[in-house]
Amino acid sequence: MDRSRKDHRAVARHWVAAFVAAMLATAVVTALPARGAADTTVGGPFSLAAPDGGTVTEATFRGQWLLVFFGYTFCPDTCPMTLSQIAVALEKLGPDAQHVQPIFITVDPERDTPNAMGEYTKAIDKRIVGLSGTPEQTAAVSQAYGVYSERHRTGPGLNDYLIDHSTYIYIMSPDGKFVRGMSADTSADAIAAILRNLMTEARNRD
Ligand SMILES: [Cu+2]
Repeated sequence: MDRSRKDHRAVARHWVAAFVAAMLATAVVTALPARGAADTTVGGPFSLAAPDGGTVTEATFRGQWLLVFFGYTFCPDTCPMTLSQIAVALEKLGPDAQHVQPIFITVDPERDTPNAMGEYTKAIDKRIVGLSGTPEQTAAVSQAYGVYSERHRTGPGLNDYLIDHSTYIYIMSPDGKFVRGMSADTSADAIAAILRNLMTEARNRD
């Protein structure tokens, strides 16, 4: 691990800690975003690398409500902010959070090794699982979810680049079906409320 990555991590961790504290202290009321089109095909089978090096597929998470978010650990803003909101939403859900599995999938597999993803998500919330894979594997899952990403050079060095990426949070049902998307700026309160409603609806159906 080079020094710039360490510095970056330290800054991200500090920022995230401050953000989570602020969010927990503030009740933010936000209108719930509209439900996504029901016939949209999003998701599907995937194979990715877990932080421990093991293989993870969509079947690994069956039975859990999934929050699927794509990004990368060098992201200066949207990714740490969104993952922090998800962490706060888990707090707000209390015991219901045990039925929710957030996963963070990299769009930058060259820099985001499985271990780097694990360290990054652990620093924000241990319940968030960071996933990497080969460039082919991450490209395939990005495509399955309709995720856009594009590199932009920021300097002459090999690692001098940022990645523009789409920032939808996807909710998948316990049987693996796409339920709805949320924009990345959805508040923690709204994320928690949406999940709580979905769980209540599902319980009432059973
Ligand atoms: Cu990002």
